[in-house]
Amino acid sequence: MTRPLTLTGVVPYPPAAAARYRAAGYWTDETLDDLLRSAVADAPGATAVVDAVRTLSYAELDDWVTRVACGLRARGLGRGDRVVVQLPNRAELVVVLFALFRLGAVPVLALPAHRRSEIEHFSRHTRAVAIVTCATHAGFDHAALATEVAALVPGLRVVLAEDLPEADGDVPPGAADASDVAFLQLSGGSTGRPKLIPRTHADYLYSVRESARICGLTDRSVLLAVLPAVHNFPMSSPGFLGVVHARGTLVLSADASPAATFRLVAEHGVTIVPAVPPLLLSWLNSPDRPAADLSSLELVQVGGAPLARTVAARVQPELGCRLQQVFGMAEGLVCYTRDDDDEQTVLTTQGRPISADDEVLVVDDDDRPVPPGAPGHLLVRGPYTIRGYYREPEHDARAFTVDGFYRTGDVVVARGDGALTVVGRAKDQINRGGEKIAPQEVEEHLLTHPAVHDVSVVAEPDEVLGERVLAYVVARGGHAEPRPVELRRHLAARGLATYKVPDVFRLVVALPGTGVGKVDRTRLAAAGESTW
Ligand code: AMP
Ligand code: DBH
Repeated sequence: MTRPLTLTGVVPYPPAAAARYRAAGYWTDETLDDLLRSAVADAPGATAVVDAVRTLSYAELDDWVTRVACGLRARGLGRGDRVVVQLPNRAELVVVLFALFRLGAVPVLALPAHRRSEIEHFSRHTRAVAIVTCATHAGFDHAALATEVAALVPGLRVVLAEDLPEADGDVPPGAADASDVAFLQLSGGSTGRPKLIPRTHADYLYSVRESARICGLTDRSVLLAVLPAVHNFPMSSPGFLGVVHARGTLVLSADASPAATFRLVAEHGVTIVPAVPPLLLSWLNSPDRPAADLSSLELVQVGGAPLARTVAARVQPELGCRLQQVFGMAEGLVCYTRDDDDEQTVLTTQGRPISADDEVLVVDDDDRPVPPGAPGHLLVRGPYTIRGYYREPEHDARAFTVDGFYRTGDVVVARGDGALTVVGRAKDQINRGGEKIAPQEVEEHLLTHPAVHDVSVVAEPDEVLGERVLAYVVARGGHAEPRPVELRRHLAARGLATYKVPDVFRLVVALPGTGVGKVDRTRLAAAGESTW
């Protein structure tokens, strides 16, 4: 008999669908803890993780994971407890995640760039019992942030990576069931606060195993994570979990500069690296590239945001390896171009879904299917796509159809063979080089400034980032005009993640209306010249 889901507020897969996914062999009894345990049993001496200061074999990683799991257990952590994890790319991140999986606890995957606004929200919304973070990173005092949030959220304890609790002992397998929620992943969201995504061990591991197979991972694979490793892409497409599945090596870098990346590729014989388009561009255009030894690289994966065809075409000639386009979402669906695809397909599509049981619909505004080759809204349902966000029933009513299809908000063209090309976006979201930003969240923060009467936050095209964040601001009568530097300071003081802070502010006299009390974003460009 399976134990009940340990989390409330999670929309389960319908029993008939779950039975089908199990019968098809997609969902197994394996948990993320089992994943590590079987890698250790198979390849104890193989190198599992390399970061700036250490190299760990699978056996060493597993020992450390057990010690930390015992230490955390001694502090009262156990099955189903939510724990916010905010760590940069270093070995402790992997150790803490697997230690929490070992206990059946549920990590909440925050990004290093998140600040008080996000961390406090995650902590409250999940009723987290602990936050694991580091002292400082990239000049920011994460320990102080965690302490500040802990003072606001009852019961939240702070654990620092520099001082991880460790204890002797053992943790028997089986703390979690495969049908349990394994962790809460982050979505950029399109309204209000960021949404949390409950992924189960079984559904996530299915996507990891298939991703590892599609991407050709083996025990000789060396994957470099320069993107924050808890992003769904470097975590599971095939990401560091795919590496563990294949008994390969994960190289973690907290330095995303081209020079550091090239050095790590040469030093560790990196074979595969996931990137967002601006990161890829930084490598292609780096003065250090011609001299770099990138001969070990087999595959550069690019996803998270649209990749220009001209940039895609430079990968093979300039980096000397294959390109794979990846179109994925933390909610589930992941598409890949395959190694036997023709060049056109690799350069111009974002590939096809992982699973034969990914049900993809491309529909018009009334949810009626459009003919193949015509653009439409992408809806998806399948063995690793969620049926609802964590504790967001109102949002779910809009984000999912009554049949449980997730409305991705992406506008795509589907080819007869299933290959998808992303041609636009219907959701109110800004994709800043792969970082997703909900304009409404930024607007709500800006509106709290006393000199701001009204505001509209939109995407502005940017050559490197694809899109950047532009805020149109209407000043409030009787107040001194708010200056960009002051508005930036205000957003920082409110604890908004830095990547969400508008790149550009434009002061306008009024925002054009749609006539229904909403701002007409399409007419904003004509709203008048900025006085700044
Ligand atoms: P999230 O739901 O926050 O995980 O973000 C996923 C979204 O990122 C998708 O719905 C797309 O809008 C966008 N995205 C991811 N990969 C690509 C890609 N290769 N091309 C274009 N957009 C992408
Ligand atoms: O953007 C994403 O969220 C994304 C991109 C590529 C993703 O979640 C993934 C691959 O798994």
